Amino acid sequence: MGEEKENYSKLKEFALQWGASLFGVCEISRLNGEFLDLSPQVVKGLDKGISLAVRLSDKIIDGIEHRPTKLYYYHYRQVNYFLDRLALGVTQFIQNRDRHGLPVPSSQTIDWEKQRGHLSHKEVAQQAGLGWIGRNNLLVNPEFGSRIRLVTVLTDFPLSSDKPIEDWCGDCRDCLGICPAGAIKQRVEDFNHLACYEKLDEFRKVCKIGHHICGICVKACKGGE
Ligand code: B12
Repeated sequence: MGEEKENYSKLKEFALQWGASLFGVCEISRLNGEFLDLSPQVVKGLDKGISLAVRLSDKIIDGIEHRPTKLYYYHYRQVNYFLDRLALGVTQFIQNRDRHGLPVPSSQTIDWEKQRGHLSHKEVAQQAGLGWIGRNNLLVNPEFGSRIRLVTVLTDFPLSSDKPIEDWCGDCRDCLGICPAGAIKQRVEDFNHLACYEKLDEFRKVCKIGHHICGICVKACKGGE
């Protein structure tokens, strides 16, 4: 086995043991989205993106009816902490082998006006073969649907790369019509980001929760069962 493949399988095994549900690697050169708050000097040479996903609790997601629950809010925060720790663990694994790892925060907004994070975890996950960007504008994995959260580690560790999945939502329209903001359309390109944000802002105030969350489109998408 070549060095890249051997590193890939050892790191994947490590991440799964730590609690990752999905693991994949992509070439950074394949990304269209730009990086924010990451200086070119810092990311220079980090040519691979490791995408990690953690499954959400089905019971908690199933409990969401018309608005986010307090249980979902708590779960959302814990899964974010868990993802950040997982990304840190992967970074330690890499640094212990004299290479670099940069864990990108799981859920941090850097530019509130444009509503952007450091990079798009969804795009990295899509390129790393974890799933596709569905009609609901979320990363859809064939097994878990959108009931996952994501994190990315940028690295120069020699790793083989995955390929994107050649599949899409097809005729499934489980997410159409359920969005309380009416943001989900037939085509993902028409997703109404502003309507989604305004509804999440309303939930934040009405439900007295400190984050912009909802969970209804996450619940609707169970993948290709
Ligand atoms: C800011 C933010 C928001 C903003 C919206 C920002 C926006 N306009 O996208 C608000 C607060 C409204 C929001 C809402 C939600 N969010 Co949010 N959010 C983020 C955050 C922190 C940054 C996103 C960002 O930078 N967007 C900027 C744009 C440019 O990037 P993008 O939307 O990801 O789009 C790229 C790809 O989708 C791709 N693309 C777009 N269309 C297509 C089509 C095809 C065919 C292909 C191949 C690619 C492609 O190109 C784009 C550019 O690179 C990310 C974490 C992160 N760093 O990624 C979480 C994140 C996207 N959110 C997430 C979630 C779950 C939600 C909510 C469900 C709320 C909740 N938790 O209950 C809703 C989702 C609504 C929906 N259906 O989209 C998850 C998504 C997980 C998943 N399974 O996909 C993320 C990844 C957090 C995480 N760590 O898991 N969010």
